[in-house]
Amino acid sequence: MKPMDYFEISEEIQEAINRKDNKKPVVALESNLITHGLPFPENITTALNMEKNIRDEGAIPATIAILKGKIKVGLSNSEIENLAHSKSAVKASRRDLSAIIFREMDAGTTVALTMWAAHRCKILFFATGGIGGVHRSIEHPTMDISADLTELARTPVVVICSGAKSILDIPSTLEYLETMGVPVFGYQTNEFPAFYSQSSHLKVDYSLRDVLEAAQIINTQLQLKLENGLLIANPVPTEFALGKKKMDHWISKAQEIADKENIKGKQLTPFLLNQIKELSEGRSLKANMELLKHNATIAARIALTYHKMISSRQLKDYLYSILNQYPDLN
Ligand code: PSU
Ligand code: MN
Repeated sequence: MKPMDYFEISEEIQEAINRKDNKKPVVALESNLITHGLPFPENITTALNMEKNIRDEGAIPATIAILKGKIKVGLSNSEIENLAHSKSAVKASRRDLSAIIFREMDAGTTVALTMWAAHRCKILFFATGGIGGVHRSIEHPTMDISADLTELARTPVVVICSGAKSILDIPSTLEYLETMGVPVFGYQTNEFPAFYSQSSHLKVDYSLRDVLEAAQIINTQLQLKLENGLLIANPVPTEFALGKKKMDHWISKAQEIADKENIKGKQLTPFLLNQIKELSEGRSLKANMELLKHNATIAARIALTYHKMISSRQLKDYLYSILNQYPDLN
């Protein structure tokens, strides 16, 4: 089998990627937020709303998941619904891929694995809520550093998110990204957002004025053939933002419970998210849903601006040259 034999790309997405006029950019979406990030039924409505927002801007959404051991790029509405109902779907990051494929399982893909899959399909843009990061630890360092960060260091995909939740150690997360050479941009802000809150009170490297400046910097990065990803942090819309103090309180509580119950590894992020939802009596959920939709819109706008700026041949040149390490893909 060749690498791409493990993929099933929808016709619409394949057609958009192959277009000579470069008019239909594709925006990838992760599915771990459907299986493990949001409760039912909000996971369905949010996934569908994100797709709709991308279409409304004139781009094509590509929700990525693993279904019966196939890497599906572009899910139908009923596939999204089935995944949202599924009790057996697991959380899949890069290291889970081969086992899940071999065992023909269903899985929601994390930021790391979605980036990997998107890049293999020559998709450059990806919208999500929050990235994983360095987890907090009360006593000794746990070495729990999300594979999302290392993927950003080695896969050239532009990730549009609302920063990272303060369930994480945000200063250490930013330090780690710096070490790994990942540029972190604030979209019309100088501060790195903290997911439910507009700011973590930590500065970003650069603030992007608008979609045009974002597209130009992305273009420069690709022309340089840098192989890492870019992170664009777009704060939750003001009207849905929650106060940082209140959030920090709920987050510390959730972390305490996790420590007490000895929750570790890949269970930790979903566990904390669920605890926070309960502690905040669902108030965090609205902010979560709204920032996801907004990120989808901004990602589509940046993608369209970028695609207008460069020809399809140029785009292929950049992406294919990075993919040259995998001759089977070309
Ligand atoms: N952060 C959130 N919500 C999420 C996640 C992270 O605010 O749903 C999910 C994403 O799919 C991310 C994953 O890629 O958790 C990171 O998990 P881990 O920390 O186990 O790498
Ligand atoms: Mn982890």
